[in-house]
Amino acid sequence: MRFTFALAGTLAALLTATAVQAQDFKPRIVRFGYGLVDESNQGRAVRFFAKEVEKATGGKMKVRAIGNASLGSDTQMQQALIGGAQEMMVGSTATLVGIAPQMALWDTPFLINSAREADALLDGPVGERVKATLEPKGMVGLAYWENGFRNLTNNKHPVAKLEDMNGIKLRVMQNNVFLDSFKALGANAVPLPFSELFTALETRAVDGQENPYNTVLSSKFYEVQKYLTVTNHVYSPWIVTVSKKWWDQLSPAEKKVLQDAAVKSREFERKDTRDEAAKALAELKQKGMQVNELAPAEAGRMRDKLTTVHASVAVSVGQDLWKQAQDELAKVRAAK
Ligand code: KDG
Repeated sequence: MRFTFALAGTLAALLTATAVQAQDFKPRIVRFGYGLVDESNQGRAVRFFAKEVEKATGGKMKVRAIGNASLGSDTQMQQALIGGAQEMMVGSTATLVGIAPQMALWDTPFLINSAREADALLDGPVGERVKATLEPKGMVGLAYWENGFRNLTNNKHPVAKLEDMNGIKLRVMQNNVFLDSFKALGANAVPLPFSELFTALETRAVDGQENPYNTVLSSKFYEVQKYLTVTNHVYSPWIVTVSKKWWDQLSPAEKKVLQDAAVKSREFERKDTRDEAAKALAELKQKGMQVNELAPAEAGRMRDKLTTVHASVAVSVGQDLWKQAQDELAKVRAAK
């Protein structure tokens, strides 16, 4: 008899919860745009997010994962979110610097030296502080995902020493820190949207580019790039953002579902990205890329050149934020 009552109680609670769920959610279509191909770490994470949202809203909120920059480049999608013409996107923090200058912190060469440091900094008070600068500009940041450590590819010659960078026309993300960094290395830095990169490499409009192994693999850059130099010169995050115009129309329950799904997909995405990165370099070699590591002395010379931009980043993001980031990193490094 007691078992029957207990079962009835559980069933009633479940039905109530479902009933509350249905009441809290309106039928909504969420266009979630991204720039990489569907079969990439970025695409897999967006689809994971979509499933989580549909599960949590009983199918009321449907997320359309739209990749390949079909909704536009990162900067075009950012404007669509601000205008309320698109609900969500994930893209590079580097292309957000024109909207929120403090995002340039994440472009700093050799700021972050490990995944542990990245997660601690991005998911802690510094990451939150930078993310919050988006809201007054019309975008709400939900979570940072991992793009990864960036490495150099080109079609001219292997880059084994600093001087080998001279004269290489190198595509960089549209942001002054990347422009200044690669000019400091002696390259001819050319800012281009990611959506135009493959064609620019294929037509030799540019000689090279820099991106994590995962992107070099999923975007098939190995088809149009011969040389890969392991530099790990900067850790690049992506950030999941929502149109504030649309966000402000949502109920607290709907906002919580999106926030929770963004954090859950962050854990999925980081694991997927790191698992794939561990295998990607071997795959790129199998695809015919000639891979070289820099000798320590040469890596040191490049690092010395690249860290000359640190002072200008500190000015553009603000000395207070710069110091907070350095202090946070010192704490992570001390807590072995
Ligand atoms: O849309 C793809 C971009 O957000 C991201 O991959 C940025 O790393 C990037 C690049 O090189 O543009």
